[in-house]
Amino acid sequence: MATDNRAGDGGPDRTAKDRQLDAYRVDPRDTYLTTDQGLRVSDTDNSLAAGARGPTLMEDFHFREKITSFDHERIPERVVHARGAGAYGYFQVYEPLTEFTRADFLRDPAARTPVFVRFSTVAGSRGSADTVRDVRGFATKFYTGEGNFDLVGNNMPVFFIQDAIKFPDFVHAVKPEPHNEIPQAASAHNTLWDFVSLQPETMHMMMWLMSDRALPRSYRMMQGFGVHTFRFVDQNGRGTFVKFHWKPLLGTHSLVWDEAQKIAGKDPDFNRRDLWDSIEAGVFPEYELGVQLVPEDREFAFDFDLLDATKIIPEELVPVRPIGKMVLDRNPENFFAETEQVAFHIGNVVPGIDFTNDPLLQGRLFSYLDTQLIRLGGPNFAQIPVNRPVARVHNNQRDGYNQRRVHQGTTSYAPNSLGAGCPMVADASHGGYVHYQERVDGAKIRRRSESFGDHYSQAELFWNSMSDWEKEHIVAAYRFELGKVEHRHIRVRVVAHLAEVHPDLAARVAEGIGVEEVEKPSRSPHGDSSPALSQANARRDSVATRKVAILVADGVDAACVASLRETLAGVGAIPEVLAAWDGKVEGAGGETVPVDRAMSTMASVLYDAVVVPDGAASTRSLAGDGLAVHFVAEAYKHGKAIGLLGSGADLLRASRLEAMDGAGVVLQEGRGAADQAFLDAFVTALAQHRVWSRPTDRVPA
Ligand code: HDE
Repeated sequence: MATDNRAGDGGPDRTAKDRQLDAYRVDPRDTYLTTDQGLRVSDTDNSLAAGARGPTLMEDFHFREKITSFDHERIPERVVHARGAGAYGYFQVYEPLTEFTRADFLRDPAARTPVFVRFSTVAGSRGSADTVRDVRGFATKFYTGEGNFDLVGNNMPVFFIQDAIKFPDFVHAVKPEPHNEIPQAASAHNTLWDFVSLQPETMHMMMWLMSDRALPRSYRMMQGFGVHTFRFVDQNGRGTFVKFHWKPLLGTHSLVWDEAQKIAGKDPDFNRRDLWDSIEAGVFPEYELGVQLVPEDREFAFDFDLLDATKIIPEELVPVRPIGKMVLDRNPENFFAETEQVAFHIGNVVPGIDFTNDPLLQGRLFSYLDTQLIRLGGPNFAQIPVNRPVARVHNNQRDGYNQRRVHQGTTSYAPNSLGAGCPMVADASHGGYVHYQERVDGAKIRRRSESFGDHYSQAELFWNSMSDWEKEHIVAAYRFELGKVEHRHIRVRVVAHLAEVHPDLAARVAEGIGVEEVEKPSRSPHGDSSPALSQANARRDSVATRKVAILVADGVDAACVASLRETLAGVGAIPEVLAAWDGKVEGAGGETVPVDRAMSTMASVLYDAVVVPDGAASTRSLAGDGLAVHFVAEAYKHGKAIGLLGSGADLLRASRLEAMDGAGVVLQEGRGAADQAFLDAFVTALAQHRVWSRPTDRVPA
């Protein structure tokens, strides 16, 4: 370009429209639109044509490049875990773990290892809703000085199957049915339950899937598990079995099913938005990494097999030892470049972390690299910024699609003398990865180990460990899912398995789905429980980032609204004022009360609690507004804290809740601003997450 136009706002190649748009540009001098070849473009709104009404010309290289690029924007979505949300952060170990592992990043408490985490659902397509009933992926890439370590886990500690060869069968069964591609992102359909009813090793995982674990309130309030038994290896080559656990510092909390279904329509991005917003607000999600360690000589000390991914090690048998903390403090710049192109691989390990013979883990070691080759277009995806290790990379791998490195020299082979023997291999003392030396000696067979044969004991352990409300939710989930199964014989087969898990569970489910005959089970319940499995014991009474709706109309007590806003924000919650319209309402004394959102754009399911401030005229309007009445009734139905001040209490009558159980409904009789007693009681109710004792099925919402 002959003229560099950096200095001014005018110049021969700038149009009036350019100047008009300058107001929106960060730096109008430096942001010319160019082709991929760097050529400045003078018009991107009209294709080059032969006359104003004539045909488009082939020589319009800008048009062709723009459209071609657009045509190729999509890459194949992940075959599972297609929908995800990612964030960057760091991990820091509490104390050196030298006794168990030589992994560098687990030995230096002063070091912060950068991480990228991708949370995901499993079954749905990339555009499906966040809050469906599903397992959640929890995949972490640690960019360590010794290379990338990927902990590719889920939010449930077990899996559906024991051998990776069953994975295509399972995934085909749970995905939308092939003839009509229905249903999207849902397990409640014939083929999944057909498979499950014939594959009893799924039973334990199905208990988790039917539990509230499948409906996380937030990725920030969700546990993570490595699932398989891995191996730590120390400096001397000694191995220790290890299971990985992530525990969220905000506690583990879930939505209720009715709410989750409604959110899927009101805000399909609910979990993704929540993660993004909290990081933008500087309230960083935090998780503690814990390990269960089992010395190698205790490999056979349990009544289940450590290599069986359908089993947990109950925390009461082997406690989870906290070893470090992860903080997610940065959102990606670009969803596609980072969250979509990130490539996890369970085989990305560092010295000190190794595998076991878990047949599910072994199969995954093949699958992840294989899937990235097709998804990311060839073998060079580790060069994509989000996948690039911080450790230096030198090898003799060459060429291929999307090669970005300009390799130098004449050698790409080893051994060589022309390249001074480089790159050279490293032994363990120089950071080289040396595989754990496990003795393997066996006949080639296709047979599952008999030690993998018990499919019911731990499913029962899970059931026994649930609180009453968790059991209720599990029964309701089975009834819902099986209620969508059209083939009666499949329902009967599933109930027969549930009877093996626990007769009470089977009876309660059968009653709701029209199965009258429950087969007599072949085993009797052992009665054991593991309290650590219940979400009732995984609370961390915090109100940080809990969203509270304050419903107002003209005539509201402005001081009351102000006091609520201030105190709730002060304890880390997020108050939002909602009215019939956006903008503002007029307070009882003529004050301007700002409104954050119109009620019609939101819903109670998008909040953790609701408050109705004092103000006679305001309450009257709200009581006559169907949306407001429904808002309060629905919040009640979903067990949320409800605060009512002064005349606000009239909303109870309007919402037909007057005669219902008052647990979690906080009242202030006095007029005006919220007093300390009210605020304390409300914050306490909010911190409990939900009130489970309410008779929610009687609420018409
Ligand atoms: Fe995966 N899994 N998986 N999986 N998995 C994939 O890899 C696979 C399993 C998990 O956010 C795929 O890049 C097989 C267990 C997560 O990018 C694929 C088996 C656990 C993610 C694949 C399993 C997981 C994946 C699809 C049976 C928990 C998303 C796209 C042996 C411990 C990672 C991709 C992300 C993704 C294969 C079972 C977790 C096809 C064969 C068990 C979190 O390679």
